[in-house]
Amino acid sequence: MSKKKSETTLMDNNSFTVELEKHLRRELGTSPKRATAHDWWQALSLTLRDINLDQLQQSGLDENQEERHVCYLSMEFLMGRLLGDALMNLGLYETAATLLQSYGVRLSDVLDQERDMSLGNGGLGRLAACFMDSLANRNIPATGYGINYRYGLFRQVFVDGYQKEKPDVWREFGSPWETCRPSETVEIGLFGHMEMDHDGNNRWVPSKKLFGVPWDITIPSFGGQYVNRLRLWESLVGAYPIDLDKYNQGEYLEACRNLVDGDTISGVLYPEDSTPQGKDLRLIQQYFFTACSLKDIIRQHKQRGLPMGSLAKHYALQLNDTHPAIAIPELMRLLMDEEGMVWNQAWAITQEMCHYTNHTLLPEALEKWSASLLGRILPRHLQIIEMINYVFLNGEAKEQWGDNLEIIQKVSIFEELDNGDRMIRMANLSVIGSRRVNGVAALHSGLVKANLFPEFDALYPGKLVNVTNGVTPRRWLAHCNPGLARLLDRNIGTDWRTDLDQLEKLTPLAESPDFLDAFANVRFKNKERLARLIEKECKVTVNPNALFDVQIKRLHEYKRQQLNLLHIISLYHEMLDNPDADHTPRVFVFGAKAAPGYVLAKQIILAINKIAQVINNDRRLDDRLKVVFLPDYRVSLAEQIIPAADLSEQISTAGFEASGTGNMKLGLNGALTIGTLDGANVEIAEAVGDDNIFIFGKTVDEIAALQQQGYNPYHYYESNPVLKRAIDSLMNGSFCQHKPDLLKPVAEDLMHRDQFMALADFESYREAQQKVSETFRKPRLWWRKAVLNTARLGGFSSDRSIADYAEKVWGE
Ligand code: 26V
Repeated sequence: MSKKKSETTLMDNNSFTVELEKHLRRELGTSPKRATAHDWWQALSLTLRDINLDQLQQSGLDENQEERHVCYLSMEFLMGRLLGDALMNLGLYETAATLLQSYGVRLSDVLDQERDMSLGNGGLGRLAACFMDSLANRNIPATGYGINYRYGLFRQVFVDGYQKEKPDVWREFGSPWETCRPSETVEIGLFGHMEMDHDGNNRWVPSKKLFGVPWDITIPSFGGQYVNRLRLWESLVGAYPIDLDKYNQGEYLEACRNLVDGDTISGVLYPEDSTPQGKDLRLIQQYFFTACSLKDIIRQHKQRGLPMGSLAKHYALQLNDTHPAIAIPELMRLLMDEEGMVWNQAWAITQEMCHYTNHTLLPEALEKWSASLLGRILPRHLQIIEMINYVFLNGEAKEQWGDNLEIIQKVSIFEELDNGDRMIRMANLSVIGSRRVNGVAALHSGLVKANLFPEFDALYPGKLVNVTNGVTPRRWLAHCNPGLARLLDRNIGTDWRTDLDQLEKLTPLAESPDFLDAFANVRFKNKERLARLIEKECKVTVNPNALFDVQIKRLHEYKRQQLNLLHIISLYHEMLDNPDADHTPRVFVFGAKAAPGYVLAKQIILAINKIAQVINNDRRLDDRLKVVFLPDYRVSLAEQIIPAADLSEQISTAGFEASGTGNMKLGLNGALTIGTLDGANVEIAEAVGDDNIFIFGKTVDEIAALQQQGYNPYHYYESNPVLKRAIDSLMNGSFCQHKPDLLKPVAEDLMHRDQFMALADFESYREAQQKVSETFRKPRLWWRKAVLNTARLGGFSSDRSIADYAEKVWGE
């Protein structure tokens, strides 16, 4: 077996083979001759995990006492599959492929055994995963803290066009990547009441105890020299899970009923990503993982023999949205009630340690918890939050705004409800309790300052900053697009994997016909591969020479899959009207999950599926138009779609998509973007240049103006015959003859409500799409633009984002 020169590994081939076979025999009770693909997957994963664990000992965790350790607190980590990425990072990909081949096993079949680790909903969770990768690559000592959900995001299947949810049993018999650390188990309290002790101090007496057991996953850098870890907490009932009195009286069930069911806390990931349900269990999940993580941090700090007063010097907490915002009062509680600090000292440390990232401006996605609910579960925390608010309102706020009641009410952590209850605004708490607050793209951060927190921006100049999102080039280029990676290696060297600005070197090659051909060739191969997957999953045959037009992201009205759909219908009509015209063949590819309770989103999925069925079976189109909705969109599916995409749909209503990261992944792989001036699209357009992107639609200001003057979608419907015909065809049952009313709800919403103004952007979108079609017919022109997209998007590496965080957020 020969090892390729390009691979530098931490382990030579012989030891690798020995270790692998040991795992096969010992852990799996099999042998290389008898092993199934799944056995190989497990043994390979265990072998790589061991290499990482050895390396972890030598990395930042124990060594760099001086460097500030970053603790990334996130309810979600959307990791996807780990084996392929790890093989690449450790330089063992070719070695493993060759070894398996000698047993007649294909590495790709082995990689396909892995269930995605879908412990997240979408952008926010995937960003956390990319950031873990980049923290390791920047050699920043860091721990990701989250929840070891038993069930990740639901699996999606389509039944007669409808989305149905199935449980995601991703680690029924454990995962080879996770190492349990029972000795580092922590205990936390819940519920109960407050008591006064003999010194007159308030004391929380929780009535429930819960254990958090840590499960660790190693996160290696490229090359594997530096390793960080992801620590996910699993909940376990307390030491006395059963009320023994009742138990002994024979009331077995009753004995268990009163207890918090420990197992359920980390049981399942909530599948909503915009409308908070205000569920007790979600708040308990938030507190559970945050409190466990803080205990863990303080324990390590003390183990190093460091004084509590220096905690903030050694640790930075990054709050991924407000989900872990309870860290602020929890840290205050730990420092005061357990460590004996006074308010001011505890507050100074808390404010120094916490940093908050905002990921959305959607008002309904801004978390608020009812004070009475929070007070029931966490009575001490409610007191502390009240105190934080009191000190804030009577101090800084009063100084700045005097008795201006309107402003005071706006900046207060509490919102008073008519029914007498109060809601705790987690965003306000987070801003007040943090040293830095950041948005996730330049436009978004501007809106955070101007619209969401203008008062806080005036009060705390410099606290609100921007850090534009990024994606890891290891997974989203090197691993998912090996053909393009090889082409890059041959032409600009191999350093781009850890220094994505190297892609600039491609710029002159955009003028080389040979290079353009080679680039197009890579894409064609990727499209053939995706075509095979589409055939298998959707039973639809697509032509790899057609333009692959891709929209992959959560299903949400503001992301406007419905706008895409209206354009598809209009193309369909156009082709039927002019069958002999020279239409650009297109394949529309969708991937999206809808929150199970989001009725309209599910209707949009149904509409896409129904329309796909009619169009795909219409012989008159001569295969020039196909629509496919790949079920169960997830990280590993994205890895197959992205390298095959010609066009990237980024068509949200301006001002609503905070950043987007799919836009970066697709552009980096050479897809051209059709998009609005929203989120990071704005910066992508600046980077690639106006000639190399298809921008359309109303700007943030135009959308605001339209909203102000009273938006009337019906006006657009009436005055645009193409649009009218498309909507009418949804209304009148053209796409489902046996149930003509089936798609009416989608049509009616568009005509009469259209909250995200799809109709207002329709004409502009259609024009942009026409330009796309024209450009695609001129291959040289198209491929030149595609290459320039790859060449100019190096700035969207998450390595750059992390460098920005280090400088603007965690630094001085
Ligand atoms: C919010 C909520 C609200 C309560 C119910 C559960 C839940 C779960 C997640 C969220 C956060 C949604 C925010 C989010 O995912 N934002 C996305 O963040 C990406 C990374 O910054 C960004 O690229 C996307 O534009 C943004 O939509």
